Amino acid sequence: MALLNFEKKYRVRGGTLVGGDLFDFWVGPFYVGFFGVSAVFFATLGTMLILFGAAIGPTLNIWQISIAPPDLSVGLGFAPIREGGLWQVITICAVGAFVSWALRQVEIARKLGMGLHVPFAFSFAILAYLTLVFFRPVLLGAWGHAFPYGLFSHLDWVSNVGYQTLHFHYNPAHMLAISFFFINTLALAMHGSLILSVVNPQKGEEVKTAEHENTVFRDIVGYSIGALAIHRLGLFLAINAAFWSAVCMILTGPFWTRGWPEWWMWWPNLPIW
Ligand code: UQ2
Repeated sequence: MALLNFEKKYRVRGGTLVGGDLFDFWVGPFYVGFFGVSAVFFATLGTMLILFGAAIGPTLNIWQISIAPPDLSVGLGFAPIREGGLWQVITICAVGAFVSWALRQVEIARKLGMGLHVPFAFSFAILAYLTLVFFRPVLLGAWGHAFPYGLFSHLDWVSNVGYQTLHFHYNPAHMLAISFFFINTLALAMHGSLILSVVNPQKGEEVKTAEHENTVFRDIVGYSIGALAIHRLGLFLAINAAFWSAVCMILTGPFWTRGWPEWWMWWPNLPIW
C-alpha cells in the first residue's frame, strides 16, 4: 500500500458540486461525496429489484431471466409492478446510478484541478443507453419499444429490431458507428502493444522512450501521431462510436420505418443519371 503514502497529497478538500464538506471524505481508497452515496443507493436498489424480478419471474435459469418493459398498449404511462413497472423503476435506478457516477467523476476532476474529459467521455456511454430506454421509446410513443433486461432477451431484441428494417447493416449511421468501433480497436491495439513493447525490453536493455515510440511507427507506416495525439485520437474514436450508435437507433423507427437497403435508393434516383 505504498501508493497510499503519496496519495494523501491528492486528498484535497473541496471541488464538490453538492453537499459542501458533508460527504467530502474517503472510505479506504474510494472518494465518497454526495454522488458516491447516491450512486451506491441507486445501484443497490436497482440490483435488488432485478433479483426480486428474477425471484417472481417464470424462471431462475440465468440465461432466460428477463425483466421486460411494459406492453406497447401502456404507451408512455406507468405500468403495474409485475407488468413492466419493475422495468421502469429499475431503469430509473440505472439512470440515477450512471448520472451519479458521471457527477462523481466531475467532483474528483474539480478536486484535482483536472479537465472534465473523463466525465465528458462517460456521458457518451450514458447517452447511448438513454437513447435505447428513453429518447427512442418517447419518440415512438411507448416504453415497450425499449429493450428487456436479460442476457438472451436483450440479444433477441437487438436481432428483432434489426430485422424490422430488413438489413441493419445498410443503416448509414450504423455503418459509421461500426467503423468507429473497429478503428478504435485498431488504435488501442497499436497503442497498447507499443507501450508494452517499450516497457518490456530484452534482458539487459533499458526501458525505451518517446523517440523509440516515434521511430518504430515512422519505420513501419512512415508516420507517428505522437504520444499526446494518440490519446486524443482514442477519445475521438470512442466518443464517435457511441454517438453514431445512438444516431443509428434514433433514425430507426422514429425517422425511417422501411427497409434500410431501400434508403440507398436516393443514389440510383439522383437526376444526374
Ligand atoms: C504513435 C504514438 C503513440 C502510439 C501509437 C502511434 C509516439 C505512444 C499507436 C501510432 C499511431 C498512428 C500511426 C496513427 C494511427 C491512426 C489510426 C486512425 C488508427 O505514433 O506516438 O504514442 O501509441
